Amino acid sequence: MATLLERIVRRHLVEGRPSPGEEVAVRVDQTLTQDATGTLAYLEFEALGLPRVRTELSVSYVDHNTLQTDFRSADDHRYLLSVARRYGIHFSPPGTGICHQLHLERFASPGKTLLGSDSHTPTAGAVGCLAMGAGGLDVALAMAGLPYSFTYPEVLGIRLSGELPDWVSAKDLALEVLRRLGVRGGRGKALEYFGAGVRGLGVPERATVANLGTETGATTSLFPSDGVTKQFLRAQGREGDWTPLPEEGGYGEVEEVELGRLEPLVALPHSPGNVRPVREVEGEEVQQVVIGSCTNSSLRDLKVVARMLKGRRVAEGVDLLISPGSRQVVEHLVRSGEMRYLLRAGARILECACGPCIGMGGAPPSGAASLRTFNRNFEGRSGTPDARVFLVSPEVAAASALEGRLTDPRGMGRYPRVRMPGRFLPSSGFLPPLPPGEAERVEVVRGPNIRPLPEFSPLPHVLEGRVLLKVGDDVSTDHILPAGAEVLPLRSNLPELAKYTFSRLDPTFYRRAEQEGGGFVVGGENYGQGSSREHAALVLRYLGVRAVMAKSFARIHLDNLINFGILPLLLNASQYEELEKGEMLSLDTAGLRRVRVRWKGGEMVLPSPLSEKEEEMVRVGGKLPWARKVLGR
Ligand code: MIC
Ligand code: SF4
Repeated sequence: MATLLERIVRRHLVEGRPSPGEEVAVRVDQTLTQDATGTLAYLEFEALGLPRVRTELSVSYVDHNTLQTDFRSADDHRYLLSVARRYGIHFSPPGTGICHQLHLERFASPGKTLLGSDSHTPTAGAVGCLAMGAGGLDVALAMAGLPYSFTYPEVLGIRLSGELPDWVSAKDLALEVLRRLGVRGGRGKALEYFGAGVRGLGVPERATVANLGTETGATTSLFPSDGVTKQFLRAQGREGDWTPLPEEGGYGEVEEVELGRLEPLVALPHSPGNVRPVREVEGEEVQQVVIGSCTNSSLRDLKVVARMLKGRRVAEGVDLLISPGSRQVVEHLVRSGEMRYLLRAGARILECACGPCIGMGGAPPSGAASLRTFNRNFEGRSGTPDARVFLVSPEVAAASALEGRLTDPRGMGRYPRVRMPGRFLPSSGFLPPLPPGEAERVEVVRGPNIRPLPEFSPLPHVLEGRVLLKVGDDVSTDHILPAGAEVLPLRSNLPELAKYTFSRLDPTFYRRAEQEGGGFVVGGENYGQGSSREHAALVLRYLGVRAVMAKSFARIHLDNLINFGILPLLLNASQYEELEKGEMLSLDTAGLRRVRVRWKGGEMVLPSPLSEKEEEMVRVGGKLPWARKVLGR
């Protein structure tokens, strides 16, 4: 009896033992990148000097940074296109759709391993693919054919029984899991869904659930591959990609969810873990409703919304925005006539992209309540500092858009049951990789906004500096380095990007870090939750920060710190209390597992969560210099 995770890991195992807490290295079959993390990932891949990717399949999506307010993002896209042509990578141009939705439609397959430079890569777990999010550098190394190392998680089995009631959908199940686990409860775990209730969930529904698992801090989420999976892949014209991957058990712990007892839920501002039943908070006036993102932009979701809006109009004063997940979704909505219901109801149809989810347009008015079918509602992420963002299902979103206030959809009459196509229209827009001979002749195009990677010098023997900033628990990478329309175009321009470091928490941070020539950051629990953006580590390194001390770290961000040669150190509660902003510290880096820190209060010894290999990486200045050695370049 083995979990899905164990079976897939064993088939890809390069090093280690699949036992909770142990480091394992697996072969990576597929990689994905998106543009906001991709430019850096490909600069890193290029720095390895290989002629072509060494994976079965690598895809470069452009979906985040599509506003193109000036040349910068357009230059990024051109760079990404040329890199894809040059190195044997599939390319999905802007407007094709959101990476996770597209990957599911076109490439995700049961039993495969997928590494993506985006934290919601586990969405592909909907079809039994072991998919994990990672920093761009880890994805670059996977493209170079190196195995991916991670801490083998505990498997939490989530047994689903019964069926979802009318007006309650997969988002509510996902929010229920978040309600139980919170934004830290999934750390060190993989979430595996099993039981009779799984059969009633289609692949798009499973994708919503797997997608939101990221917000619990889980390493990945997995569904078995069954008849429903087969039917979905067949409808996508990919029956050949199907293999069975049935549940067998073998879980460390089990959570029980009776689907029939679920009700519409909402995550209140400003955390995805702040979940309550809609009926308890019903009535709040809303100024904006946004439907889309990699969580809820599938054909299934938009069909339900279209049926709910048919023949009606959104309430006065409500701005309804919809970003469909892919061109395929749009084509079906057009063909079925459902697109008209959306338009006639007053919806603004946006491009098939991340859009408002990453603050690329669609910022709500001042102080507004904005209902979104997304996965993150961190303060300020919407682009409006004082907006309050609520995370809901498409059903709650549509009902609330019609009523003008947060509404439990169960009072909306008959539930629109939708039928999915037996055969999907092919997803259009992709460019397949060029054959090697042709690819080698392609020239990589770099605009003035694509700046070279910095040098990564080894760790000095003594680190001296001040505590530049002390932050509380659950600080996200959106706090460390915001995204949005102003900052995202700078993702491949480190000197400019660095100016926004911690800008939302302390606008003086950049200036102080620059004046001091570096220093340290002190964090609470779950430091670095959320996005996989390695830039949130890289900007600190660029500013001379070589150590971050926190009570605990989020998985991907911890890897990103290590990848860029920043020493992560663990603090206990009293040490956290003692270390104040402005404190001068001296760190002796003779040993990196236990580091001696001298300060005015005396001396303390701080442990680091580094493995032997990671210790070596931090010492030589990061994973890039380390990997060049490994690859003999
Ligand atoms: C996000 O949802 O925060 C992002 C933007 O997709 C990030 C990646 C990024 O910062 O580019 C993620 O989730 O990893
Ligand atoms: Fe894009 Fe939002 Fe999904 Fe991130 S969470 S990949 S920004 S849609």
